[in-house]
Amino acid sequence: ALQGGMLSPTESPSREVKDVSGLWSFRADLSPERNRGFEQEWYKSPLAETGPVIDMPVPSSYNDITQDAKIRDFIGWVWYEKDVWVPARWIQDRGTRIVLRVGSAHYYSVLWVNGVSVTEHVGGHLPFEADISDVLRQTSGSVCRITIAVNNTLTLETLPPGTIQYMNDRTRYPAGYFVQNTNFDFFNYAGIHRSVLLYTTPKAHIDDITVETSFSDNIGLVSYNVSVLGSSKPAVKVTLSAQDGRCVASANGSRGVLKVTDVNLWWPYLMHENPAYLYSMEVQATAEDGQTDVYTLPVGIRTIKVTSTQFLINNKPFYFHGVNKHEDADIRGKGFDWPLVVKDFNLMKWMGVNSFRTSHYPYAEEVLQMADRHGIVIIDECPGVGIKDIRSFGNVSLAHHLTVMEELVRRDKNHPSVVMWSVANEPASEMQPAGFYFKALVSRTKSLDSSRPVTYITDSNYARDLGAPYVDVICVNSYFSWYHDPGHTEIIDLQLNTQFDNWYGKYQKPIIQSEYGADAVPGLHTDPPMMFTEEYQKTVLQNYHNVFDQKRKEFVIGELIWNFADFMTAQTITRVVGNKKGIFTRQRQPKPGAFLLRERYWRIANETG
Ligand code: BDP
Repeated sequence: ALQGGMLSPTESPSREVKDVSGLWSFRADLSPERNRGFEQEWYKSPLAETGPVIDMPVPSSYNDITQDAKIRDFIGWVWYEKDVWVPARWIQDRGTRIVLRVGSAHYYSVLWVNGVSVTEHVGGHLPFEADISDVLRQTSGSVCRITIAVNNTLTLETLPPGTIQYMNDRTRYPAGYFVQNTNFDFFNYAGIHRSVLLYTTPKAHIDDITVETSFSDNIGLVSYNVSVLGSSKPAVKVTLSAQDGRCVASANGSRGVLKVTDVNLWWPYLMHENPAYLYSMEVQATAEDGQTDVYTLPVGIRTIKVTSTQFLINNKPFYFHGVNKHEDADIRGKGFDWPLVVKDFNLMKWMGVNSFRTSHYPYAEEVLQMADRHGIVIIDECPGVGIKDIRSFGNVSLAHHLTVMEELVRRDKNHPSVVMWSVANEPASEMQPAGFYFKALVSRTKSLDSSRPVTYITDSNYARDLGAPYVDVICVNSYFSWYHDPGHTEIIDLQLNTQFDNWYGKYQKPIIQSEYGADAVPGLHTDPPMMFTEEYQKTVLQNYHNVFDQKRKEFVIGELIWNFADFMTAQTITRVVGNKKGIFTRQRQPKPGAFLLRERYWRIANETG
């Protein structure tokens, strides 16, 4: 069970943050059983004393950093270590709580401080943390040796699931040979993917804040709930300020409703001349001993509603014209990188993208914060990709999936940019247990957050999909003239029309084309177009767009191209150094498809505006 909140660490008069990312020592456990590190207790002494170490940047995937294919393709435990200095005043002031937080590490992590185990975490895309105040005060002085062991093995019960296959034919494979199989194509990058932080709070501290917003006429309503730990009777004060610093509402008490007159709503950009308006909510909690903890949360006031044909933001129809992304780039893999994040936002705004899906896992919090500030709308997806094996619909898998949704909602619930949860991508939703599984998942997600619609992305047959009855919006992926009828773009019109009419006819729910696209190897050209050329990608897009334009007047509420940029995949015979369905290359240079979408998205924005 989850305990406590997951507020994004920020500084305030009562809180300090120390980023301990940078160069760490690293070793992959290459022993046949992959278990030498635990047997020899590598966490007990400096890592360099138990064997050779190499430099490893954090945050980054480790896979593409070295010239060693064994490290690129490594499956099992890797060990990271760094010595950091903790300010003496943190240690001396017993009223200071010191927390160690990892933004994400893929997939399973164990954390030690000065040789003492402080926490473990299952799941590769969400933050975890540990209160290390006592450990630091009990162990040596101010030096703090952080050791993190990370294992990227995927099993039927992880999210995403995978299987380890042992190759037992001794005439073809050496003893102990195994491979990692998955049901998704992106490369299973691993390591510490987001920042590692030390931060402080007072002992009695604000543990979590939840806001839900609405409005009526020109009055904005912010209902808030603050939980404080370490004090039985904290005095809580909440102040909401406008962008010019003016206080617009305040209240006392750990829960309540703030009323904002002449409210500035949070609007997606392109939809309003003053988009992405963020208030700032300062929460102060004062404990019995007089110590005050301060936390400031950006708050966007907006509403979301879904009808049988529309997606409404602030009661106005919203059409998703956007992209699917990946956290993926040269060298750093899935490691967080500010230049990449800012470049991607600039490209999205250049193109007139008003929305994206965090395919196929939760992205870094900094990405959501950017989207809040820029007015770009997000479908927030959990790592439930590739649930294809019937054994991954079992109780253990479902329990973990529910936990991941809890962690995701807990982290992302306050972002105005997040307008819908996606609980999975392309599961085998026609398998018998899928009905129970998705009913449970969707209803749990709704009980965690009643303010947002819930969906999952399907590529199964409309007549046999067992989860669709439970979602608010139908999200469909299809690859006509690519995986089906390769080369035949002339069939798109008929097949896509049929797809939409079938789904709408059965469910009367609005539909998003959540993926469509074609690979284009940059520099390959033919006319008439052939698969894998830039011209073919463009033709597929145009054929899809013709149908979208007919259906968007009815019940189609969005289109998300697969994919924003080329990305790395496992090596297979269908991938030429990665998936090339990007409209940008992996280096973020446009293919012709990007110019086509740019024209289209700006035209739609001007029409729907
Ligand atoms: C879809 C998946 C996506 C893949 C894409 C493709 O949802 O993750 O990358 O196909 O094959 O089925 O390009």
